[in-house]
Amino acid sequence: MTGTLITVAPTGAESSKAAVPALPVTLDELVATAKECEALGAAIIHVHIRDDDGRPTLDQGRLRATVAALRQSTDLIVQLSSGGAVTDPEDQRLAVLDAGPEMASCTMGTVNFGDDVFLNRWAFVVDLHTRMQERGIVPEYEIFDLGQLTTLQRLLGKHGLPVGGHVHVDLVMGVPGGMPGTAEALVACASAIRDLPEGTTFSATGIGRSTIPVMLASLSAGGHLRVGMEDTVTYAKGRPVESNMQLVARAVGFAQLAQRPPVTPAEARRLLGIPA
Ligand code: KMH
Ligand code: ZN
Repeated sequence: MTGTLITVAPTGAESSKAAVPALPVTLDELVATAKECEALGAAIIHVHIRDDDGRPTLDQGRLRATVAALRQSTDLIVQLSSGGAVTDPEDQRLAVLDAGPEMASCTMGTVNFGDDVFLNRWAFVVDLHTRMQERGIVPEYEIFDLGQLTTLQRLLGKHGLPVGGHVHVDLVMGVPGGMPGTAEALVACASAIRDLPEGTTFSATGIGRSTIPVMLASLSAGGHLRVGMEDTVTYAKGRPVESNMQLVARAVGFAQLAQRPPVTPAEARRLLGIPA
């Protein structure tokens, strides 16, 4: 059992600044959040960016500026979202890789996403995976439903391991349309992960009120944690999240209680097979 890899997902593509004023949407806000979350114990930042009006964008110039600013100001592993918003076209989602992050997300299938559909055709998934292999970008395989772990097994069987040879998945639980954010669902995923290559690691995040059950289940099953305002905007009943730092601090507290303290970004790079 290792320490705990903590990922912060500070912004996402779903909440608006008007509805969630504490959401970091400008580059300055993102960098300030990143520095504070790193100081608390985060090792990875999962990044979605916004335009001047606070709307989700995959603008290439902004993506590059964001990667550069986060690299300059922190040692965090910068993981760009290739998922974007449900409305983003495939070509722009593939072009996210051109911004040269160390990591990028790679979702393992199509899933209903509230009233929308998060589309991830097999051919698109293969394209993302193989382009990441070619460019030396380490994927985080995003899993919204149990069967997507079987899709990942098929992907690795047909197209080979990611760069570095280590497989890391993130269970995104409790999306309306995906698997529930429960201990039972997490244990089912943890069992299926045993069929993936030796040493595969996983983190988990529970959307909304499933954040705490998922966090506790993941820690007890040997998993890692993702937290942040992409997934959770209510800290407790009737209490909006004040900042991403509040969520990271809570995750660090749980990890310490589990006697699996947060790993540093350098330790996380070793764990995930990312070159220093
Ligand atoms: N915003 C969701 C539609 C990812 O970042 O790779 C997709 C998502 C997954 O957040
Ligand atoms: Zn995301």
